[in-house]
Amino acid sequence: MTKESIKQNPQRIFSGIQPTGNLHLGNYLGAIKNWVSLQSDIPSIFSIVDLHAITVPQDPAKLRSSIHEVTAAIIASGVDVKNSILFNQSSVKEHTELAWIFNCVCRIGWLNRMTQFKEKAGKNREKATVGLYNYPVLMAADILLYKASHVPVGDDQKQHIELARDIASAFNNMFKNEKQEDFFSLPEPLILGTATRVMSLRDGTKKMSKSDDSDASRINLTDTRDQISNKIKKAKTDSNPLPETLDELKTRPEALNLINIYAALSSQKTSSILEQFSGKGFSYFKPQLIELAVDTLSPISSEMRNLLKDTKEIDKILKIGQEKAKNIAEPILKDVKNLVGFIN
Ligand code: AQP
Repeated sequence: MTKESIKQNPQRIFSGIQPTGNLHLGNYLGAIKNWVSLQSDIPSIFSIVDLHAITVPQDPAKLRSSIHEVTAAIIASGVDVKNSILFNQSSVKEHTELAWIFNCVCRIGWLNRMTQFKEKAGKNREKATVGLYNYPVLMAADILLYKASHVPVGDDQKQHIELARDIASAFNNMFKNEKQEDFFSLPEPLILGTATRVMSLRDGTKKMSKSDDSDASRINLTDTRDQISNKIKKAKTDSNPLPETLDELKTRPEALNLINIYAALSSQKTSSILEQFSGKGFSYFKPQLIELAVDTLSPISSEMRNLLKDTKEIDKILKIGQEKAKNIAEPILKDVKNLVGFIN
């Protein structure tokens, strides 16, 4: 699925981001940058998914400030809240209502296959919350509550979108209207750009993540010029010059990651960047990557700081988003409840 094909048949996108800490370059390149470029071609709904955040323990005061920070980061990155809908998930109660109905559609076997739960629960599986296990069902409700046709996400969320499709199909088979039509069409993942999975700066085989213990593993959207520069300087690499071919690059995960980041930040193809830097060492490449990262992220972090001076204004923006989201969600949930056989 390309941006061009969406332009020809625009429907609606939904995507969310968790307020679980500082947003990082992976969230920006894998999700938000694509939201910004899609929003003028297709009606867009973006959510700060606070209900997902509490699937792991959160400090209430920190959660509240994270919701403000993530909202500010999304707006500072270029999401236009006049034309797109931006709201926090818990303010639209229809998400949890639909999630319950989907709990009674989704099969345990389907959830048992979800790799993200296995990674996040780790060895402490018995102590993980039911919410962490159930997370993909809520995510299916987030998407289908708005009958979204496309979901722009990073590569790590592909399996969850497949589950949303399975839930939609199962619901369609279980509940038919008089005309025997499918109620939901199946949402498509939109995994765009060259940085669909930005990797840790300390380990090119691990995803860059908010919850990594090492702050040096990620570039936060709030990092200063010096922090960005130090993190890229210290990013793990090898001592060989950059190769000529993509096949060779693919055998060097840390080098591939940095080249992909450069390509995504400059909106170019990985192959063109490799052509530009092949034969050069990291001492030549890294300073240029630092310049590009600082030039891209500095305006975002300075606008974020500006927006965060007035959190009441952020609350107002979220409130407007909540109302717009509810206007779409309420009638869809009402139809779902009718199909299920509830009286409402
Ligand atoms: N490393 C990444 N590369 C590309 N895309 C990424 N995304 C996350 N990490 C990367 C995309 O960002 C969007 C929002 O993700 P999220 O914050 O809701 O959850 P996550 O995927 O669990 O992100 P983190 O940073 O790893 O958070 P924690 O540490 O809290 O679990 C999604 O579209 C995701 O694909």
